[in-house]
Amino acid sequence: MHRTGPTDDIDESELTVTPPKARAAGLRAVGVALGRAVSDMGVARTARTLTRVNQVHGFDCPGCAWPEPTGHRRPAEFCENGAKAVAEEATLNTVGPEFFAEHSIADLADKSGYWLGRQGRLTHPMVVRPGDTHYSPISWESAYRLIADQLRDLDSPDQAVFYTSGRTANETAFLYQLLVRSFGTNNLPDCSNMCHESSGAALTSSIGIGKGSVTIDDFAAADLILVAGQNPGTNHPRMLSALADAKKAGARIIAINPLPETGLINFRDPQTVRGLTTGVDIADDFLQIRLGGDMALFQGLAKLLFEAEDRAPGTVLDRAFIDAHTAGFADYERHIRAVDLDTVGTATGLTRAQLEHTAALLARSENTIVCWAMGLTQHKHAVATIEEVTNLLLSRGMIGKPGAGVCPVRGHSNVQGDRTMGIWEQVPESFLAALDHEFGITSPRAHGYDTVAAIRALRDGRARVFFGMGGNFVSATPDTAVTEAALRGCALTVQVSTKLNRSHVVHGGTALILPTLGRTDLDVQNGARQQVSVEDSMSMVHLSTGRLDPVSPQLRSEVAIVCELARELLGADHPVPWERFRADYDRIRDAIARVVPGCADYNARVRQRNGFVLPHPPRDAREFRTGTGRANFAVNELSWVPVPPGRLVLQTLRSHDQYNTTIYGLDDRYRGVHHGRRVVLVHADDIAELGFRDGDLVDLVSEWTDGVDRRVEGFRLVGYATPRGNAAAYYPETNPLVPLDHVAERSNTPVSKAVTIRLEPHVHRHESR
Ligand SMILES: Nc1nc2c(c(=O)[nH]1)N[C@H]1C(S)=C(S)[C@@H](COP(=O)(O)OP(=O)(O)OC[C@H]3O[C@@H](n4cnc5c(=O)[nH]c(N)nc54)[C@H](O)[C@@H]3O)O[C@H]1N2
Ligand SMILES: Nc1nc2c(c(=O)[nH]1)N[C@H]1C(S)=C(S)[C@@H](COP(=O)(O)OP(=O)(O)OC[C@H]3O[C@@H](n4cnc5c(=O)[nH]c(N)nc54)[C@H](O)[C@@H]3O)O[C@H]1N2
Ligand SMILES: [Mo]
Repeated sequence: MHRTGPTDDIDESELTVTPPKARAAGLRAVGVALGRAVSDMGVARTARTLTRVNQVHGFDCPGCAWPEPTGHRRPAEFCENGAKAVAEEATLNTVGPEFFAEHSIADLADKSGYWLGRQGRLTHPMVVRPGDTHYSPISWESAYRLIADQLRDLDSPDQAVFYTSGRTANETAFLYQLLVRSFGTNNLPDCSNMCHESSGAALTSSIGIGKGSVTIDDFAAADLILVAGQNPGTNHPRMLSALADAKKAGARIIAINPLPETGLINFRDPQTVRGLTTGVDIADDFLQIRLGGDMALFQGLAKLLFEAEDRAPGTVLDRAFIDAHTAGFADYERHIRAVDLDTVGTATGLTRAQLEHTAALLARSENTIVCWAMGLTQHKHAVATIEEVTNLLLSRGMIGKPGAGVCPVRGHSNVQGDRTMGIWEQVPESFLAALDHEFGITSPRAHGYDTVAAIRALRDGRARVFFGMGGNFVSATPDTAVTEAALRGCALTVQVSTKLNRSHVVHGGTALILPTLGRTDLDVQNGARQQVSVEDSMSMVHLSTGRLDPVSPQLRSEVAIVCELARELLGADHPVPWERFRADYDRIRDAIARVVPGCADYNARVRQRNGFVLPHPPRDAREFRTGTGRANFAVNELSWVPVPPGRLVLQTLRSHDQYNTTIYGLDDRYRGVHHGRRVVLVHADDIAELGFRDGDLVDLVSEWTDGVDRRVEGFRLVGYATPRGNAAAYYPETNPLVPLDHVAERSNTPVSKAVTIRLEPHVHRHESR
């Protein structure tokens, strides 16, 4: 049995549950945001910080990847959760050598992630060596030497893994992948492997580019917007403003979700004065779908569209577009016509009337956008599901015209940019060739490990060094017990971080913490203020300028850390001008301009008022750079997620008070959960049928083909409006339940949204720790 992870310092006895909130945002949200910011960083720093979030000369909000408006920016171009993200980083609390002298690592390993994060910003490079009980300070130079020695000691560069979290800016990302490839491996897993990898895989094979095809301005031109598998009220609050604007302009909005998420259902825009007082129902229709039912939904809708076309030929399908721009339509049509709508009903839990109503809206729409996030990407059949979304849009010519297209809504603020800059374990040959040509190096060609493959390699001893450029690998990845053992088995783990997290206390034989500047911090190199650049979810690239005084003179920028390590590892005569790059980030951007497609004249264009938008051939010219030279219709055997008898299918999701593994607080205000996180949301009838009562404490035990019982303990049952047979609980507490080998076909993304579990009454056990 696996330990459930430390929670002793969170008093869950205070946990209370109230009815979910009908309304999102509004005055309350602004108040929560400001209160949190002021308590973390004081009034002056708060004012200086929050007024610069997402402004033209300010810094990019580290919260999410939703774009800034291109025209007028409101004075407060951030949201409650963006303010929390900023406060989390701009806090004046610090974690330095005294802290680490006081707390042993064993001590810290018993603290929750919430407690660790609340301690403040890391201030000094720290090390543990074999046998040490505590972290102790180390100089930057010694730290670099230690890493270089360990890396050179490996039998092969492929024994090292270099992870990236999506907060990393373009300049760092570009240099980091250059360092890793100069060293000799493509082992560059990133958080995207657990996030929108399925979107990238599906869109690349369907339309030839793994990015969304709409811009922020398309929202106002759409007449129908589907929001599937996404909780924007919590995770992309500024998207609600765009949806509200679209609605004002006449768009109809359909939410497709197992949960009636607050915000989609009713929203008050805190960014307009009027919005503070009047609410607007964002979603006109709510399709309460079963977990994993979306592929069936989109196939069923497609079938109904074919039938509508039969009734009124020439009015539903866009034959001209299909003929001119697509391949595989005949096979797709044959396959879809054979779809059984009763099966679609079973898979989705939706009625025939709901399907027909939705199909009629689609058939009438002239400009349709489909948005999605983790509810679609983290399933076994995620890639196929997203291909079905694309199929449906293609059949109506809804791509490459204003107001229409595919819109995967990215998570981390620069996760898309990191990929553009080459953070990818299977970057194309053309990128490697350009890199080699620019720098006179020879990049390795063999594909590297993605996140799941990296965990397997670390587990099996095929990899021995782990380097994390940001993120919290141990808590964000699946199968916590397996991953923790894998990291503990490393010879060396290195974490470049802003805040303390569990990946610092579950470590290899030798471990380093390298404290770094965040997005909000002033970055001065050679006496000059430096700026970095990022790419949002809609391929807009722009500058971000931190201005806050760093909490410690010891902090180094991520760029400096990469360049200094590279000098130590690769030697002074390495052909890459690492020192020039560190001293002036414009020089990095000059190199990016020559290597990365679409980035010509990068320094000049990134300085334009709103930055610049990267090329997207389907959006710009209905050009599809696939194997067929056309947009491909995909044919997929229908699959969905049945619920085994006596079991539940669990999705793991975010509360309103967290940023991934960073826990801001213990309230999920919109869902009515207060002072605690160990809850499992289950339909009231299922609670009764399984022999429990609302409020009971249960253990969640996941069942997987390997026969291992993965367990988390002491979760409160909460009756909730989720479909029968489906349950929901928070990530990362439930990551121990997600089997490492349960991954999406073709994207290898962990299946975090469909874990088969059984409930067991919680009996208090005395565990030896
Ligand atoms: N404040 C805040 N902002 C964030 C983050 C954060 O943690 N906090 N994280 C950032 C990151 S990295 C990401 S990737 C995004 C994540 O943004 P989301 O994808 O919104 O995040 P989740 O909480 O995982 O929510 C998944 C949503 O999909 C629904 N869902 C689950 N399974 C299914 C399904 O099978 N079908 C359908 N139709 N719906 C389903 C869930 O009910 C839920 O509403 O947010 C980013 N922004
Ligand atoms: N069960 C389950 N698991 C999931 C998911 C899920 O829905 N369910 N979602 C997945 C998704 S979508 C994602 S994106 C991943 C997230 O995986 P990660 O990106 O690895 O995790 P985060 O929690 O975002 O990382 C937080 C840490 O990043 C560091 N940090 C913050 N800002 C900076 C910075 O500017 N520089 C540096 N160097 N470090 C910084 C801080 O130390 C902080 O503790 O988790 C995935 N895991
Ligand atoms: Mo993500």
